[in-house]
Amino acid sequence: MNVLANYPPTAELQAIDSAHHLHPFSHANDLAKRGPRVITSAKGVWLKDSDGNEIIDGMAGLWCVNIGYGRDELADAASRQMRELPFYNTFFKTTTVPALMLARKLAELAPGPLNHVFFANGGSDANDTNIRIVRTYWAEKGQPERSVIISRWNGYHGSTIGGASLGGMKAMHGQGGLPIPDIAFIDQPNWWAEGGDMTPEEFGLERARQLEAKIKEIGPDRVGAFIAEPIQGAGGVIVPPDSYWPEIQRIVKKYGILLIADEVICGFGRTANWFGSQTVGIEPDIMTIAKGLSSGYAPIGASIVTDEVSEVLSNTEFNHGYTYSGHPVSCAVALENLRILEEEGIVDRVRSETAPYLKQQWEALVDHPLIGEAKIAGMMASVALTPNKATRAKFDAPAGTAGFICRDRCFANNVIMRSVGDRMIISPPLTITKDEIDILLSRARKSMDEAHAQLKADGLMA
Ligand code: PXG
Repeated sequence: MNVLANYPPTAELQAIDSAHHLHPFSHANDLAKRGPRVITSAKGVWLKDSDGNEIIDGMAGLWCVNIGYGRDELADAASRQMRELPFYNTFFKTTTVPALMLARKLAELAPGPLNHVFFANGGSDANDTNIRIVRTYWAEKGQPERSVIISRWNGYHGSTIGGASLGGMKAMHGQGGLPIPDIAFIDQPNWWAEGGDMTPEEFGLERARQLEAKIKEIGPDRVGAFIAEPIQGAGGVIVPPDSYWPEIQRIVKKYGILLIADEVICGFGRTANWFGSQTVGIEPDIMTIAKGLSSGYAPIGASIVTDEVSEVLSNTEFNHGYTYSGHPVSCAVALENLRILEEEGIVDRVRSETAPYLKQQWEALVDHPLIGEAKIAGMMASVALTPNKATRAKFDAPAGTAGFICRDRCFANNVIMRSVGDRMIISPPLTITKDEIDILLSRARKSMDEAHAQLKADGLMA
């Protein structure tokens, strides 16, 4: 019997889940008390759960369903490819048509000399690949001591040992003895939380110059690369001051270190350009991509490297790869996703119509008594919750208390928004319409009103 064809009611599904399914980034006993929401189907920007509720998805799944749910073309592409060739490897002097076609398409879309693609299963393992690429690159250039990669506190680069080591999430480092050796950190350009009395522009420069100070501290002959998200996603949609990225670009050029742009969230239209690097004006040597590459319809990630990096790597056997590197079904799905993004002009429409519309409404949220700053870049946005916007005060409660209250109200109002500490964030499908933006914002506002009332009742704000 096909257990998916005729499944039991919600309570029973939740009991099975609690008994057998371990969830990512979850406290299992807490989750079991209320039981997870069971999502059963989706169309466009709308999710349906096992109780029949219709929920507007302000997070595009997990920052990935860029073209929206329910596109038959992708299902057909997967089905066709599974029938034709469900799997073959790319290890031993073989290739497949979907893998080579996707590599060429990515070379065409990625800016400048980023023309060579190494496939992974998602963003985390693509970043593991990047660690191997950087260290192999410098070894091949006769400078194997350049093994240090500098990253940023509160950056997110995945959950494998390598990805979590590159990431600057202290809670992740705290479990399992991370980071691995030769990863160093500088502070993030989060003006709202850490800017003190500086203007945003002064602060952006100060944070960028920490990179130069760190390179000098470690020794320029020891540093191989700097990795960062053009705009931090999981860290709370932190849009850096305009002064930040030009200074970073100057510093990496001056010391000849490789720049890795982690585009897992920013890529494929999220910031209203094809890549976040174009939005912030940088020229990376390596890009990490995943998520929007297939709009989440099939797992796939990749590293894209420049002609120069590829040339150096090509002098040796690169002892690295995954069974599913260049998986033909994922590549076929990604190709179809990119065709739709391009042919339907989705990125252009975001840039000219829907992102400006969302920006206008999102920035108006600063009028709300609970909201301090509202930041947005294309279709990713955040607000800071605060008891006092004039002083940029934190709540007199553990970080995340207010965020959780607000997220729970969103949940109850059938809108998916994430909380990161005491920031609320959105990252909707790029296909969201103006009418749907109105619904998203009105539900968000209602949830913020309710959270505000509760925070006042709890004595956490005046
Ligand atoms: N880099 C970045 C910038 C990411 O956002 C990864 C790498 C890892 O990708 P994979 O495909 O291995 O998960 C990510 C993933 C959240 C959240 O709660 C964000 C991510 C993953 C899970 C949760 O915001 N980003």
